[in-house]
Amino acid sequence: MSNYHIKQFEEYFQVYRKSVRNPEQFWEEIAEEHFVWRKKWDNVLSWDFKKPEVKWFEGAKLNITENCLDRHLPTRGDKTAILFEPNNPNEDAEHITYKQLYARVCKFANVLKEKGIQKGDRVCIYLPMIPELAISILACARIGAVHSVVFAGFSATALSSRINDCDAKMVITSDGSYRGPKTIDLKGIVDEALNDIPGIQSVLVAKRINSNINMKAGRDYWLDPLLEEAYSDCNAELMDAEDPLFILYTSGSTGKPKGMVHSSAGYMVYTAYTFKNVFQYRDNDVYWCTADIGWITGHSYIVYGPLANGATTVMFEGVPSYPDFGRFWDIVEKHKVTQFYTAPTAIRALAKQGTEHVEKYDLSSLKVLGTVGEPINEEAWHWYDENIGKKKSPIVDTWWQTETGGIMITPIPFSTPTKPTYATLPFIGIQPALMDESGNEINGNQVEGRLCIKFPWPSIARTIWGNHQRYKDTYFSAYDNMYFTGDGALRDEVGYYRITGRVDDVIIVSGHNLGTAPIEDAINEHPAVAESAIVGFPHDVKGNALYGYVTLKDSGEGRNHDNLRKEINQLITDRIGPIAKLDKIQFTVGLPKTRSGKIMRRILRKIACNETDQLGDTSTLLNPEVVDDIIKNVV
Ligand code: 7RM
Repeated sequence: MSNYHIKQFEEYFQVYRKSVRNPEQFWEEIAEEHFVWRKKWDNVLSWDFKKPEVKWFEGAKLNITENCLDRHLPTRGDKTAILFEPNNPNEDAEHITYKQLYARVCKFANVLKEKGIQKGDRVCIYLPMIPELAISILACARIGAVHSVVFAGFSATALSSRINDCDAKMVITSDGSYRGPKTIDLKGIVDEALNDIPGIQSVLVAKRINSNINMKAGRDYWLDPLLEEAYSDCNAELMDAEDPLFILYTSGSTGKPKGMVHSSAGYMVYTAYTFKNVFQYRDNDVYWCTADIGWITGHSYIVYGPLANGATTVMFEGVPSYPDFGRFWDIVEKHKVTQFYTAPTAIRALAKQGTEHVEKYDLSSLKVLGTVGEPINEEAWHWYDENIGKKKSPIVDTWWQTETGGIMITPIPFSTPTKPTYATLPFIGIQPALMDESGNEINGNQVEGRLCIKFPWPSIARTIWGNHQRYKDTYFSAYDNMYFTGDGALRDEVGYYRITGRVDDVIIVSGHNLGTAPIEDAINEHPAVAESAIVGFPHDVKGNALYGYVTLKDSGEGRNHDNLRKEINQLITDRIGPIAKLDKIQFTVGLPKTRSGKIMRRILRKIACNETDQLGDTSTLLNPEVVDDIIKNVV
């Protein structure tokens, strides 16, 4: 028997050792016993990080949708696959069973084919969090088209550059979307994006808000009538293990976004296996990841990972603040959610509102809590643990990236003892290394360095679409024979990892390497502080000095800023040492964030360094308006 479901800490170590001693044998067993293949592989793994090139399960033939749909029909056809919770809490939730999902995916796949989409073609999906988003993804996979989902909060410019980069033939969108009390004119954004892309052959439009939109004859088609006509069976295209499954864009620190390309077989095996273990999913559980499917978290842990395990996965259309800040907990109670996976930024936003919104709801169904996307600060961790998990649900702080496809460093709940702010241990098969600046691996414990991965895992992105050289330069050139993550990390006395932030966030003050996360942690401990971000700016003596941007709870009304500054620096001195004290502290209305909730320290750094002419494009930010405010009030 392979070790598909790990239930104990001892077992974790055993399986981990097995997976690194003989990775090929290990992954072969997992692949063999838990997935359906039309043809088995000829070779489990071939790799060369110098080229770089990685291939898993070469020669195998499969279709991921047969693993996510067809194979579940006999055993759980009437089980809910997707539980759709609409933006408006008064609108009924929709339970889509595996049988229904199968039929809807097949119909959609037939529509794609009818509109001329073939295996290998790229299809851009620009949809809100409605069932059609998951269905269109699976429909592409069904016929071997490469989906490229663009988060529906992105602008027309961001959308058109992605459509252009991957040379998509078709766009799938909706008339509009709901976002809390607002509606958004999605189709209008698509029209604007397509102004300079005549190459797009068709635009399929799902009806969501019933708005009056412009339909361009010969290009734009309403989905519903097409779906009605389509057959509800569609043969799954036979895919090679290494055929691309999707492209997903991720922004780099410089230059245009990188279209990360993920494979079919390796991606499937790794996301399914991590899903099962990291969330300890059991048959009657209701799993909810609050991410948008426009991010890798949604691809891997709303769609593919859960469905490959025959799970029930919740898809939430709305926002945490609508109709009020109790919405998440309302949904947990209503659907008896057992696993809840969200981002630190959401936890901080909810914690800021106090506990009254939490206390109204029965959260006793929860078994496992997860976080992803950013380092979780100590305060937020404890708030989550105490108020949501009632100290009974383990928190899995999962570190991974768009590029890694699946979770890489994480506790296994009920097995790995958790430790606040630590992602803890590498997942099965993952071989991390900490590197110093001269390219040497740092061995032993209680050390800090740059996080690399020494050996390929099945879901590593295979290339950057159209730019293999950039893939090599970005990930495989910093260190010899290693995948470089771009993150800094420390390893504690027992070997647990703590991610300290992007390496470009590491600030060297008087020769001391300081990660942003621990300092922000100390600041956030202050009872008046909601959130903070620190960056470096040039200093005559120290080389760099620290600049802190601090958002206060309740906008800090009636607070004396000078006293607050002293108290914050005292906290830092107590927790880290005087070396980490801030030279400047600015109180801000908010912090600039990406749409997926990551603080954009790059922008804050430019402001602190007085380089506001070099801010670059801020239009894709969640809250571009705070940038002007911060510039105005610089200290
Ligand atoms: C899944 C995702 C990747 C970057 C990554 C880190 C940061 C993600 C954690 C984290 C600390 C975590 N993909 N990051 N998870 N930092 N602890 N648990 O977020 O491509 O959008 O971002 O996010 O810096 O390199 S991503």
